Amino acid sequence: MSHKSAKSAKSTKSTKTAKSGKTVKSGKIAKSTKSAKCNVEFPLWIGDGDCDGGAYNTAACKFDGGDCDVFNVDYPNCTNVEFPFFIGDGFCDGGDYNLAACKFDGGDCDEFNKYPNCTVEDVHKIGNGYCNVGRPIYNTTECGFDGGDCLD
Ligand SMILES: [Ca+2]
Ligand SMILES: [Ca+2]
Ligand SMILES: [Ca+2]
Repeated sequence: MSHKSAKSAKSTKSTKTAKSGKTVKSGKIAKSTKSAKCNVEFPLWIGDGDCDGGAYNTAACKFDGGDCDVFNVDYPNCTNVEFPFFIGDGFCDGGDYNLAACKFDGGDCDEFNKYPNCTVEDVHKIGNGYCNVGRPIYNTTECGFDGGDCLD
């Protein structure tokens, strides 16, 4: 009798089915059988290069599949924002992004923060190089005349 101990020939590769390569990625989710489950709304966001917050940035989801590794080192106390990749994108996002823990949106809000009495909704418009008229609240002394945009 031939003593052939068949090694574990687990032909797991047969899951490719590369005919219509449209929804091949949906099969990726079924892997998490460890203790903690990575339960997110959009699994494809994990590992897409953008650090996504909330449930994505957890140990169960391997900190967004590594997307948040740098962010978590740079901003260990910035935990309230929904989209950490907004921080440092050159666009002042205000709100929870514009906190000391988040280094004031990674410096994005430095221009806006020169005007502590300026309360506008679209904070990124202050000092964006365009005089935002039509909404007079931007062109005020409190807002430095739209961060200087309306001075010329
Ligand atoms: Ca991500
Ligand atoms: Ca930003
Ligand atoms: Ca402006």
